Amino acid sequence: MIPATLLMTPTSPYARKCLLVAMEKGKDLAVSVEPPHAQGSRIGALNPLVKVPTLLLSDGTAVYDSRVIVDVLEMVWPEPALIPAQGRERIEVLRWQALGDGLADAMVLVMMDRIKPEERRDLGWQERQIVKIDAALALINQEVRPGQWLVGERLTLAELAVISGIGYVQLRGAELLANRWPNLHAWSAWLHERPSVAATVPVAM
Ligand SMILES: N[C@@H](CCC(=O)N[C@@H](CS)C(=O)NCC(=O)O)C(=O)O
Repeated sequence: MIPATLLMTPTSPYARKCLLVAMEKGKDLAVSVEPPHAQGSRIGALNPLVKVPTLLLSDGTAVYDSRVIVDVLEMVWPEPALIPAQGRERIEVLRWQALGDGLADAMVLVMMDRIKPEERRDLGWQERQIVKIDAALALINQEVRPGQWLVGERLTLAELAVISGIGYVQLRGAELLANRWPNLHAWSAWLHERPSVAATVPVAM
């Protein structure tokens, strides 16, 4: 099983997480920027859910979604391990991944509603998503300190998933992060000292 190309968009937090995994493993994963609904994009033919990221393997197999992709990357490039193979630490890392992804999911939903014509927006729906975002940020803020790993004594997928989620909130809803969550900001600054994290900060398109 050889990963060939990661089909992605530069702003996708889920794609960023996959890229971070490859970069932290010292692997140069080829990427192709293919917005799912753009003309000429291969995503629709490869992934019935029409979403990025989609990982194309060298035998033509398409793999999705990001959680499965990171599992494949961990399997084919086991060192350094980013997902504990078993036990409580595995559960904790996967739960942090769910939190980071879920933070991004809620931000995507808010953004999708915000770009609708005003009469079709549902502010109650947006507010329910923002409550989730705030609760996730509060939990992260409570648990993190600069220099400390989320699970065990080293970097894992937990940090990569959570920083990807936070980065997406910073991109699409910076007001939800501003002047709050001091531990989160200090921890994020510490993680941004890593070349992988600094090199993948999303930029609005
Ligand atoms: N659970 C999926 C989420 C992927 C996702 O929602 N991707 C968005 C971009 S950030 C997308 O491709 N949206 C296009 C669409 O839904 O049509 C994963 O972890 O890969």
